[in-house]
Amino acid sequence: MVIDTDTAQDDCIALLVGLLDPRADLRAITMVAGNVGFDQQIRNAFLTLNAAGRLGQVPVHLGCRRPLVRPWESAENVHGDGVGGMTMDMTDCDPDPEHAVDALIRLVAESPGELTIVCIGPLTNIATATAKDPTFVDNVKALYVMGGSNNARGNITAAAEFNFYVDPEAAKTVFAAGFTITVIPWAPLTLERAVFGQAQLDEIAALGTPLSDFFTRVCAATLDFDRSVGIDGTTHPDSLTTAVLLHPELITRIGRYHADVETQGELTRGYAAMSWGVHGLEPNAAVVEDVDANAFYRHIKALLQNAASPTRAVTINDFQSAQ
Ligand SMILES: [Ca+2]
Repeated sequence: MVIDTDTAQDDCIALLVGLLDPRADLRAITMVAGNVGFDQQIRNAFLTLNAAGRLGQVPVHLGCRRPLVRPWESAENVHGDGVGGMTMDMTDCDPDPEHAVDALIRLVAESPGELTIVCIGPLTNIATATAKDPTFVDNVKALYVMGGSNNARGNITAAAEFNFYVDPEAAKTVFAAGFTITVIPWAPLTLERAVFGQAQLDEIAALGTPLSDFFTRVCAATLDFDRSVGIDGTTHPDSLTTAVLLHPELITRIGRYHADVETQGELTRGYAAMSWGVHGLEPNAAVVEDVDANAFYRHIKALLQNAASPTRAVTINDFQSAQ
C-alpha cells in the first residue's frame, strides 16, 4: 500500500498501522495539504516514522500544497499541531525529491493492479495523478478513501466532512474516474464505531510502551476538541480505513452506492451524495456501513503494545490545545 495523508492526529495512528501491522507492506507515504500546515505535516510524518523505529525506511513524498481550485483551509482548531507538541531533531529527515503525484504514478505503473492507495486526506494528489497520467486509474488496484458522510452529518459544516470539504473538486473527480473505491465515512460509521472513550484511553495509557505514550500525546488536542463538540473520546477514521484494508473481517456491513460530491451548493460544499441504488445511478463505490468496533479497538491496542521504540529522542513542548 501507499498512504496518502495530511499527517496529524489519527493520520499518525494510521501510519503506525501501515508501518507495524504484520500484514502491511507500506511502500511510500505521500503528503497532501489538509489538516495542519504542510511543513508541520511533514514533521509529523517523520515523528511517526521515528516512533515506529522505521526512520529512513519508508520514503515521504511531498504532494500538492493546496487544493485544486480553492484556498487551503486547515483543521488546526481541531488538531493543534497534530502531534501534541512533540518535536525532534530533523537532521537527515529529508523528503524524497520526487513529487508525490509522480511517485504515485510511478509506483502503480511498476506494479499494475497490485497497489492500494489509502487516502486519508483531501483527494488533491489522487485527482492530479488521474489528470496527469491516463493509465493511473487502471494501474491502481483500489482506493480506500476516508471521507464524506453516508447521508449523515458532517464535521466541518453540517453537510460536509473535512477531507471532501477542503477539496470537493478533487473528490468529485476521483469518484467519477472509474477507480475501485471503498469509502470509510465520518458519519455515522466513525462516530458510532471508531471513537475510543475514556476507559479505552486509560487502557492504552496503561500499556506504558513508547507507542502508547505516542498515541496519547498525538490524540491530546483532538480529544479536547471532540469533547467540546459532544464526542466522548478520540476519533479514528484514518486508522480504521487502514485497518479494514488489512483486516477486511472487521467489516460487518458494506453497501454499493453511487457516490458524488457537491461542489456548487450554497450550504453544502463538500457534501457526499451517496445514492443507495434506487435513483437509477450506477454504483461507483463500496461504502462501509458497519464494523466490529471492539475488534478494531483491540487491533489498535495490540499494535501499541509493539515493542518498537523511537530511534531519536523526542521533546514535548507546550502546545496550543483546541480549547
Ligand atoms: Ca487525515
